[in-house]
Amino acid sequence: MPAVIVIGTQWGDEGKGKIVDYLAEKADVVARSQGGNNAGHTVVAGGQEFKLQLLPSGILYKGKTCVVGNGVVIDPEAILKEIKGMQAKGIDTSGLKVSNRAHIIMPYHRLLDVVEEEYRGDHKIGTTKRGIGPCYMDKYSRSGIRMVDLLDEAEFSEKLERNLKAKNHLLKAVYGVDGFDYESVKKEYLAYAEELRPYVTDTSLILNQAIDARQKVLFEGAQASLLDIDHGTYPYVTSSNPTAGGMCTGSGVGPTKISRIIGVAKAYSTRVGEGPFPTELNDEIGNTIRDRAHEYGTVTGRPRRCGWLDAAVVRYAGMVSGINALAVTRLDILDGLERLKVCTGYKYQGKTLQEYPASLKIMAEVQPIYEELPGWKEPISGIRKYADLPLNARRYVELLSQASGIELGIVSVGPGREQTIIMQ
Ligand code: 2SA
Ligand code: GDP
Ligand code: MG
Repeated sequence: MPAVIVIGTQWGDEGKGKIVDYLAEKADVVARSQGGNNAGHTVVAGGQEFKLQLLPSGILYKGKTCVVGNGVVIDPEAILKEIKGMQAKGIDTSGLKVSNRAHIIMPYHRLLDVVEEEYRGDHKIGTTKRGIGPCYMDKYSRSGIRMVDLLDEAEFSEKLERNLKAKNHLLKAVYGVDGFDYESVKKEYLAYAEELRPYVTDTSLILNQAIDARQKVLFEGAQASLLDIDHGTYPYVTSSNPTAGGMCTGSGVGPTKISRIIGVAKAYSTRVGEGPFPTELNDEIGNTIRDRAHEYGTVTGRPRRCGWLDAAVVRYAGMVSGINALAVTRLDILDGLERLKVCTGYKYQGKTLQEYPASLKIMAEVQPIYEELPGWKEPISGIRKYADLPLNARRYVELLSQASGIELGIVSVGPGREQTIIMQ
């Protein structure tokens, strides 16, 4: 399995970090390809909890090459803080490689993320306010500043001057807030440049050479399929492509080199931020799941909305990314619930929908079609073999597999590395 993609099948926080960390033991290279420090991937290793934002989860193993690819948007202050935080915990970061083509998050991106959200009024997206959207906007409008530009003082100074002129005007004229001082931003960012320089390189080259040399490469998706700018519940999405294709463009590795695509599916649904969520539970069961699973944003601390498992969402994610196998996580959270519901499709105006609707107006009106199953009483977090899971737990994950049309690969019953069941 030389090149494996791991992506989220729902709205994020499925436990991608845990699954990537588990698989990373056998990998040589782990790469991030999109998003930025809006991501929060929690990994429990050696009894210690790590919250990763920009660094790939493979960083926790010694001797792995960890790539932050061209599709990632990098806040230099945030990545340096994360690198230093890891080093303070005794983690070796010498294998880190940062793409020279990755775009840089600037202070005006962070401020624009805040004021644009305010301006949206009742139509807020619920962003993480890390400047992700505004940075991707500049990338696509071709005015962005890349890592390679940041490392070239003359180039950076010229681009910063041009950008600041436009952004300061926008901030003042449209949003009524003060912009930024050229000299102080320049000084701050040129200092970051020197600290980042040793890590910056052509990461597409590194990844392709590794794959060609039959090394094992893992691509770690951030956010998830339903937050994809093209395939998600637009506009309540992030500004990148967290689907399988995005892992290719965001790393400079062609699709013919990918051998397997794993979709991570949490055993129930959560969503943080605004947007449609047909199986949302605004009741005691939803609160129980949130409290028991501590479903709060890793980056922002926001309470995550909780709901029943939506297999229609997972099926759709499987289609747009060509997912080969599911890693079902957090099954243990459902221990002891009397009855469980799984959404297998939607009804709209009395008819069963055959495909995932693009229209948010339709999404707002759909009724989930549920299959109800009995739960299981016994705690499962100590179980290590699929056959030892309670029958009702197996029925539950098998219903997800059957309704989504994707085979089961992994079942996770706890945050630890050892709490992972591999399907034979
Ligand atoms: P943004 O900041 O522009 O990417 O926000 C746009 C939407 O994408 C959602 N989004 C996320 N959803 C789940 N988890 C994410 N990471 C953090 C976590 C989130 C947090 O691990 O908990 O701490 O709040 C993540 N990042 C972006 C976001 O909620 C918007 O709906
Ligand atoms: P990610 O963004 O997809 O990496 O997910 P997050 O780290 O934001 O949230 C997932 C949370 O679930 C983390 O706190 C993980 O430690 C935890 N987790 C992952 N798998 C399991 C599992 O099987 N059971 C339990 N109880 N927790 C898990
Ligand atoms: Mg997360």
